[in-house]
Amino acid sequence: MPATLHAACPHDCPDTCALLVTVDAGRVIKVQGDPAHPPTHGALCTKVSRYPERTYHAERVLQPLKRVGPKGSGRFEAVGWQEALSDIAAKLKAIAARDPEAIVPYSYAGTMGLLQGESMDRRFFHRLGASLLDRTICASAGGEALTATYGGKLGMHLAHYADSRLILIWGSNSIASNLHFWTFAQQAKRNGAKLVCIDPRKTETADKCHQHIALLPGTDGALALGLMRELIVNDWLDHDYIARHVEGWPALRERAMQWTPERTAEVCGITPDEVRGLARDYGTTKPAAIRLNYGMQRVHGGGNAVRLVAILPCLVGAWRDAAGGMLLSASGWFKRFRNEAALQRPDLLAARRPRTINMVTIGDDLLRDSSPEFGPKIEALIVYNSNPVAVAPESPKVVKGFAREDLFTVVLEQFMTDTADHADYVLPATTQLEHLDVHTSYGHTYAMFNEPAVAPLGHAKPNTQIFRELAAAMGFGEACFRDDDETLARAALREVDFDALRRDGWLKLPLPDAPFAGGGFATPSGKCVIDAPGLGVPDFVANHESALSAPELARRYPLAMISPPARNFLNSSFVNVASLRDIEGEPLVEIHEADALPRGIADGATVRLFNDRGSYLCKAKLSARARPGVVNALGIWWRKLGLEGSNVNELTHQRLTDIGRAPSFYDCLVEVAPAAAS
Ligand SMILES: Nc1nc2c(c(=O)[nH]1)N[C@H]1C(S)=C(S)[C@@H](COP(=O)(O)OP(=O)(O)OC[C@H]3O[C@@H](n4cnc5c(=O)[nH]c(N)nc54)[C@H](O)[C@@H]3O)O[C@H]1N2
Ligand SMILES: Nc1nc2c(c(=O)[nH]1)N[C@H]1C(S)=C(S)[C@@H](COP(=O)(O)OP(=O)(O)OC[C@H]3O[C@@H](n4cnc5c(=O)[nH]c(N)nc54)[C@H](O)[C@@H]3O)O[C@H]1N2
Ligand code: SF4
Ligand SMILES: [Mo]
Repeated sequence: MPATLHAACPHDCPDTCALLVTVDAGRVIKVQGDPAHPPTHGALCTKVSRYPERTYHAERVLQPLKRVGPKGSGRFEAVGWQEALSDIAAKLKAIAARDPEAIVPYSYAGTMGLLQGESMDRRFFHRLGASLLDRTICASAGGEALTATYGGKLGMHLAHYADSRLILIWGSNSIASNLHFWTFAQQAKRNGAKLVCIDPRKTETADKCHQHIALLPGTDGALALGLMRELIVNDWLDHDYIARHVEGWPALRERAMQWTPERTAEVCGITPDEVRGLARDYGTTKPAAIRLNYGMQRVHGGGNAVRLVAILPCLVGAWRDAAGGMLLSASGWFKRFRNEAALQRPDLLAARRPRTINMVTIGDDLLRDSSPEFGPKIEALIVYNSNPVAVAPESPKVVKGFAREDLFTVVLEQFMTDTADHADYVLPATTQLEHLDVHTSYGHTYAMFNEPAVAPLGHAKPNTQIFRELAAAMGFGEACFRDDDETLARAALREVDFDALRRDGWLKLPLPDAPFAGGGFATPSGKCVIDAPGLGVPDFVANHESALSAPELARRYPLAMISPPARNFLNSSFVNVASLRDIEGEPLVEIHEADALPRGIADGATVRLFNDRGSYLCKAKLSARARPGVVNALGIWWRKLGLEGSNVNELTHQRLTDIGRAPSFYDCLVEVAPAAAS
C-alpha cells in the first residue's frame, strides 16, 4: 500500500510549496502539491514535480570521495566515512591550532530548511571559532533597505493580491520564479485588475500583463522618484496617512520634485508618457499593490531603489487596504517565532569575535595573503548548500582561488557540481526526501514541516548528521552536538504547535490581514522611515557600470548585461536533470536585432560576450525579449556544461551594492561579437 507524507519544497524560492510525497515499497513514486495548502493549491512548478528524478539521479554522490587528481580535475576515489572524517578533523585541527579564522564556512540556500541549512553547522563553526560568513549573495541589499524603511522584511499577504485592482510586478519574473504569486495575480486580472510589468526583459510574465515598461537595468530608483513627482503635482497623495505614519517626507518631496517625466524617462530609457501613465494608474487606482522582487536590487543602487519603491504605497495610503501595499519579502513575519539562538548557539563563540568574510567577494578573498586588515589567509573552506564556483561573481578569480593547491576544501553535496570538482573531500548529502526539516518562507506566512519519506540513499547523510559526526571527530564534547534532528525541529519555532505542524505539514502564522492600515511599522517610531539613520534620504544611485557613471567603459562595452534565472533551473540546481536541461536547450544570450545586425550576429550564431574581466561563449538568440542596449544571458549553467567550460559569471564583478554588501550581478557592461571574429 503506498503511503503519503507531508513535505516542504526546500528550494530558494519564495513559494515554499507544501508537498505530498507518495512512497511505495521504500521508494518515492510521486511528489505533488498539497491542494489543502492555500499558497500551493495543489500545483508545483515543472522542476519540483520532477523531484524524484533528482533524488534518484544516476549521478548522485552516494559515498565520501577523496581527491586523487590535481585540484579541479574532478578525479576522486571512494573512501569510508571513518577515514574521511578523521582525516578532515586532523586537517582542521592543525589549521585551528594556528588560527581557527583561517577556516571559512561557505553556505547559502541550497536548502532553506532551518535544520539542514542553519543549525548543527552553525554550532560547529561557532564552537570552532571559524570565520563568520556574511550571507549576502541574493537579498541583503533589498532586505536591509526594507528593514530601514519598514523595520523588517514585512509585506502583504500573498492571497490578498487576488483582490487588488492594480498590480505592479516590479523586477520579478513571477511565472518563472514566483509561480504561486502569479496565480493570485491572474485571479485579480480576471476580476478586472490591471497588471503592469516593470522589467528590462520582456519576460513570459510581461507577455501576460496589460503593460510592460522596459526600463534600463538599475534605473528603478529614478522611476520611483519620477512617479513621486507626478503624485505630488497631481495631488494623488494620501495626506492623512503621510502625516500620521510617514517620517521625513518633506526632504524627499523636495528631491522628487527634481524628477520631471522627461528627466526620468531619459535616465530610465523609456518615454515621459510611460512615467505619466504609470503615475496616473498608481495614484488613482485603489487598492494598488506592488510585487517587488529581488531582480531589481542586484545593481549598485539596489538598496536605495528598494527604499524609494517601498515609500510609494505609504504616499498613496495603499496600506489602508489588505489588497494594497507591497511585498518584497515576508520572512520578517517569522522573526518572533524563530528561535535562532537555540538552533545556532552563537554562545559557543564565548568571548571570541571572528572576522566576517563576505560570500560575494570569495574570488578576491581566496587570493589574499594574511594581512592585519584581512586577518589570516584562507586555508580551509567547508562548502554546503551552495555552488560558489558557478554562482559567485567574477568566476575567473573564484576558479583560481578554488584551484589553489594549498587550500583544503570540503564540499557537502548531492552532485558533482563545479564546486565539488574542486574539493579535497566530497561528502554525500541527502535530499529533501531523505531528511527531516522545518521551514519558514519569504513569500508566504505559513510554517512548514518536512517529514523524511525514505531512508538516506547509499551512504548519504543529512548535513546535520555530517556536522554532528565532524564535531565528534574534532572532540567537541558539548551536549548540543548530540541533539538529534527531532530535538532540533522541536526547538526551531516558538509559539507554534509542533504536533499540529507535523501532522498537517503546514500552519498559518497568526498575523493581521492589513498589517500597516493604521501605521504600526516595526521601526522605533512605528512610522515608515525616509531619513534612515546612517543612510540619509534615499536617492537614485547609478550603476557601477553604465554610460551615466562610466562613459569611457561604456564606449568600449556598450551593452548592459543582465543574467536572470532560466525558468527550468533553480540557480544552478537542476541543470544536471536531463529532462529540464532539454527544455532550456543550451546556454544563450537574448539580443535585440538592433544590436545584433550591426555586429553581424545572426539568430543561432555562436557569440562571444566579453569585457575586461573575461569572456563567455554561448548561442545568440535574436529576440524581442531583449530591449535595445540590453542583453539577457540567462543563468546559471554549470560551467562544465557550457560551450567552453564557463558560464555567465565569467563576466560579472565583485563590486557591492549601496546597502547590504550585496553583489551587483545585473550591473555589468559587455560587448558581443560573432565567435569566429573575436
Ligand atoms: N525558476 C526559477 N525560480 C527561482 C529561481 C531560479 O533560478 N529559477 N531563483 C530563486 C531565487 S534564489 C531568487 S532570489 C528568486 C529570484 O527571483 P526574482 O526576485 O524575481 O529576481 P530575478 O529572477 O533575479 O529577476 C527578476 C526580474 O528582474 C529583472 N531585472 C533585472 N534587472 C532589473 C532592474 O534593474 N530593474 C528591474 N525592474 N528589473 C530587473 C529580470 O529581467 C527578471 O525578469 O527566484 C527564486 N525562484
Ligand atoms: N550571474 C548570476 N549569478 C547569480 C544569480 C543571478 O541571477 N545571476 N543569482 C544569485 C542568487 S539570487 C543566488 S540565491 C545564488 C544561489 O546560489 P546557490 O546558493 O549556490 O544555489 P544553487 O546554485 O542552487 O546551489 C545550491 C547547491 O546546494 C546543494 N544542496 C541542496 N540541498 C542540499 C542539502 O540538503 N545538503 C547539501 N550539502 N547540499 C544541498 C545543491 O545540490 C546545489 O548544488 O546565486 C547567485 N548567482
Ligand atoms: S521551486 Fe518554488 S514553485 Fe517550485 S515547488 Fe519549490 S517552492 Fe514551489
Ligand atoms: Mo536568490
